[in-house]
Amino acid sequence: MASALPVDAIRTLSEQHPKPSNVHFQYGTAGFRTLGNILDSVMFRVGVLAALRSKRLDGKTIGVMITASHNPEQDNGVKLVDPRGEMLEAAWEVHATNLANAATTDAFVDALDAFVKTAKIDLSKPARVVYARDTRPSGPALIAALEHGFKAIGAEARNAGVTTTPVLHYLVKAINTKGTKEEYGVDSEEGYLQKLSTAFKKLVAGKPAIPPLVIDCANGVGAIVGEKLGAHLGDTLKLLLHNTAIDTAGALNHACGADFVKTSQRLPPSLASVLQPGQRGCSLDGDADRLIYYYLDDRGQFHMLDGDKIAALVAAFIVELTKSAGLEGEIQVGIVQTAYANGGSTKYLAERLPIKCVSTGVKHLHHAAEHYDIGVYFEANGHGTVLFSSDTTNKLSSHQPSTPAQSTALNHLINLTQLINQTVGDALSDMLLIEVVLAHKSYSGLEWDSLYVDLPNRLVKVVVPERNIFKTADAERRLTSPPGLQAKIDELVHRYEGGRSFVRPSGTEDVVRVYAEATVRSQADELAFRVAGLVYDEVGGDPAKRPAEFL
Ligand code: 16G
Ligand code: MG
Repeated sequence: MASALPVDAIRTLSEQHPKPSNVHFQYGTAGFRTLGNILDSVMFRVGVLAALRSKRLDGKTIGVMITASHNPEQDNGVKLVDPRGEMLEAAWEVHATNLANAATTDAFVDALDAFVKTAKIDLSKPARVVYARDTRPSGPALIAALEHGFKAIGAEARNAGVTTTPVLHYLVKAINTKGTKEEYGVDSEEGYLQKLSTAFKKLVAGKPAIPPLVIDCANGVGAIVGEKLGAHLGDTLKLLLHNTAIDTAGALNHACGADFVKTSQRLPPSLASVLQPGQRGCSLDGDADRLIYYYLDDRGQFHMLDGDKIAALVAAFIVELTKSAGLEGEIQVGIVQTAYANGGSTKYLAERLPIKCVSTGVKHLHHAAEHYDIGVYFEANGHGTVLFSSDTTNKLSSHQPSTPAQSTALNHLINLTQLINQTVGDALSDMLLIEVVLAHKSYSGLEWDSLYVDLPNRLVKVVVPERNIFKTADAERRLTSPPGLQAKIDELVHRYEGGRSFVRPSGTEDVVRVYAEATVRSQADELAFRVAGLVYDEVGGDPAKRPAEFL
């Protein structure tokens, strides 16, 4: 190796960011995520790690995002973004966890040394990173710790300021493809907004005026980027931004945002006097990478259009366009879902398209979607996007349409590749995509909702002492451990019409999640609670404290 670790600089700065002794950190599905005020040492070390990742990949730019998404305001977190804008390679999650848990500066330096050797990192390579944060109050201090990490190892670091998670992913890809034939776009937030809004305007040109859209920004960073996007869109689509109180303590994700809507299956109370019957509304989460739509019917009844409904709407539209462009049989559109996808949506989609079920977490969905020519992936919680393979992109640019109608459809498809953030799920990009489809189909929320009927469902969490004893198989649809529990669940499920239920350990909280659905609302609830009861008893929960609804 041409050069060595700058051990002195690392030591000196590391001493300013000691690891709290009583905490174990874990790089999970969403990176490191916990209370913001205990993350200082993690940030410093992630700064060093990001630089090493860049060196390992020959100086490609690595992204670092400081956010805790839809979690409460006191939480924060950090995740790394690989050069093509995708999640950090899974093998490095373990290295991140190891480095974060080294007890002292000495232990950290030793762990780094060992890691550099085993991972064969050439330290003479440049290290380049780009980083951003959301609006959380703990953000600035954590950024300072991260910057110390960059400084310690001598990384070339670019601060992208306060922006959404999907913008950071976009930036990483844009920077790494600059000047190549895969150039993804201008590498700035402004470049991102230009790219999306230009494609959107082309896609809705000639369509009837689109009525304004109500957006719940979760009092997070989506409010900032949403406002800039609104300025770019002008009259093409008026964005009515609500829950934009980014400076009000405690407001972030509180009784608003995509996660609130999806979990409580109701309208944020703050929109009660805002959203009119028939009007379209949507909620972003705290870092604007999840999106849930909804509307009120004539009777003022709330209807939710979640990630499954988004997948159905978007996939059907793309299939139609490929047919109209004369590319039927040449480009295969496929769907990726998780076990949380509503049974109604799985049935609807499976009758029309190839479909795959994978484990929870964006990295699993994203990778599975890459196997299709056009892969549509959405989690029910509203995180998802559409991926066009490079073969498909080439096919679209070289295809010779034989009629004007084919040419129009082909152009729409090409513009969609520009509109969609293909690096990761992006609430703002997905929102524009949905607006395009609704405009093309002349759909209101009601018509979109009628594509299929959701089965009533219920999500329950059970607090357990040790969630890792729960092990799953078959894309998390079955438990393999603790032994015997799955058989008991099966026995219960059979007694419910249209019953389905599964149990999995959360990747982000110390709980086990129970999902159940059935043909009738009361049955879905009862099944969920009874399965939760089985889990509770299995882990030796105190019978005296057993929640009453766990029957
Ligand atoms: C994280 C995942 C999300 C998943 C959720 C499940 C990413 C970027 N995010 O937020 O995809 O749905 O975790 O949480 O992968 P759970 O494991 O606690 O149920
Ligand atoms: Mg999020």
